[in-house]
Amino acid sequence: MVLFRGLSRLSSTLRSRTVQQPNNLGSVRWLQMQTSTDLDLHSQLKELIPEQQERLKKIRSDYGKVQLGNITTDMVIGGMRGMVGLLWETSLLDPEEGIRFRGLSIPECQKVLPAAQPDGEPLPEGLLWLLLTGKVPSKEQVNALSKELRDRAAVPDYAFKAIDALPVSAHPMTQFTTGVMALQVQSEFQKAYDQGIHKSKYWEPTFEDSLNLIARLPAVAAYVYRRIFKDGKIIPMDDSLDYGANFSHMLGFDDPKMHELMRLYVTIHSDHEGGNVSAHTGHLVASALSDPYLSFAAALNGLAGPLHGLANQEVLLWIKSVVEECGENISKDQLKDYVWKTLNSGKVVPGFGHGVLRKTDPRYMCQREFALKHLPKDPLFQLVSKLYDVVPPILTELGKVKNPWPNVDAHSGVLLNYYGLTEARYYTVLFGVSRSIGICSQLIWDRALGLPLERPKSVTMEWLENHCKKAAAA
Ligand code: CMX
Repeated sequence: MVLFRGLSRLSSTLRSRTVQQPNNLGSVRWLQMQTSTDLDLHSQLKELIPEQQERLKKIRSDYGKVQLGNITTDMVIGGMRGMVGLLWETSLLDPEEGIRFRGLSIPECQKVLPAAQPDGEPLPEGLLWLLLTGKVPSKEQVNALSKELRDRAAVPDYAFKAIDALPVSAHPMTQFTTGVMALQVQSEFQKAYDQGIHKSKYWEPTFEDSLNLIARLPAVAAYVYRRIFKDGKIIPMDDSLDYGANFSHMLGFDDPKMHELMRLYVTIHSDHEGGNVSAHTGHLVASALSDPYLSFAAALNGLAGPLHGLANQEVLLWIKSVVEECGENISKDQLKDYVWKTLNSGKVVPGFGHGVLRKTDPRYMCQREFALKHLPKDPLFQLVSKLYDVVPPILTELGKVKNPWPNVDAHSGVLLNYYGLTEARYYTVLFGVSRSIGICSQLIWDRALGLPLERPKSVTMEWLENHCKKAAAA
């Protein structure tokens, strides 16, 4: 690894090239720019960190007292909705247009990030590079990162044994998180901290842990899948494959279209700014200087909740229950009745609504486009399309739902199901592997920027009542 970095540094030169880059305002422009051809992500980051540290220092000294909005009692009681309270560099979520990764929308990422084949889906390694550096990588840089991740991918045997200690009936997310906790034994951050590393260097072992973690997750996740649903035999990584394709391969799926789906899946599930439960949890836990493994395992436990990442499991199970009860050729009227039945039994319609988005999730749209291209006649896809017509008016009629439109989880299951990954209980694990890319990228920047311990103030109902009465009297 060190040798690889040394060699790539030696061979690095500067050349002029035209690349599409997001600017600071989040829009995209074409630039003629000087860019390093260094293929090593670590040295690229090392170059970038000092200027971003200066930038943050200046924001604090120039604008430290600028107000970003008023905190209301509603916000405190209502899950902090709309409260600006976190710094998250890798992505930004607009309620109307959806996620932008370092300024690039999903369609823009599909256009500019390197793919495995012409007009193919983006390689997740390219997105990792973009999230970490803010720059669109070249194909060579992405290939180098693919190789680096493969070089880091070996999983210690005790991680599999830790999973084996659980009953096979344990939920796949429980088994997956157990595997992640076992990987923590090899944390470079923890070792460096124990040895007294200076805080200015925290980002370096965080980077090592993060890349090791991202590299090793597919093998752990695939083990969980094969242990629960297949013969339990490990399928070794294929050195000729990229990250997404290798993950699909280790799960046991080698259809090239499934490889493409996995590349798209991992890319779009990677990051969704900082306030969602999994990202926020990872960031919060890491703010105590817990290493990336501890922080990411905590994040996974949040992802495993049905209002967050588990919704993808819930959607497919719900769709299958619709088919079981009414058949595949269900009419829109029957579907409406089924949706009302779900709501009247005190449940949410999984895959619809969002804490921030107020339009159809672009992650839903790009999966719909994938389906229109590759599986337009699939009955479950057609059912998902019908739900797009039927559910939003009903949720709107309820009068309380702020966003009646489908989110990412409304679509992912039917695509996976089509290519043979039919076990819905496993789906959140795929989300988890993907989320490591966003969460770990930000954790590296958390440590590089020296972000402090997170510690918001909490209050009691009595405090709120007294405060509000005093405010009203004044
Ligand atoms: N079905 C039924 N009711 C819904 C609903 C849905 N899909 N979405 C929102 N509501 C309800 C809420 O439960 C809430 O009801 P109460 O006031 O009775 O508690 C009311 O509408 C207002 O909620 P909101 O402000 O519109 O939404 P929130 O920010 O509170 O919650 C979310 C967002 C995603 C939890 C919610 O829309 C939901 O439960 N959706 C279904 C689960 C889902 O798909 N989650 C995945 C989200 C994406 C992800 O993180 O992976």
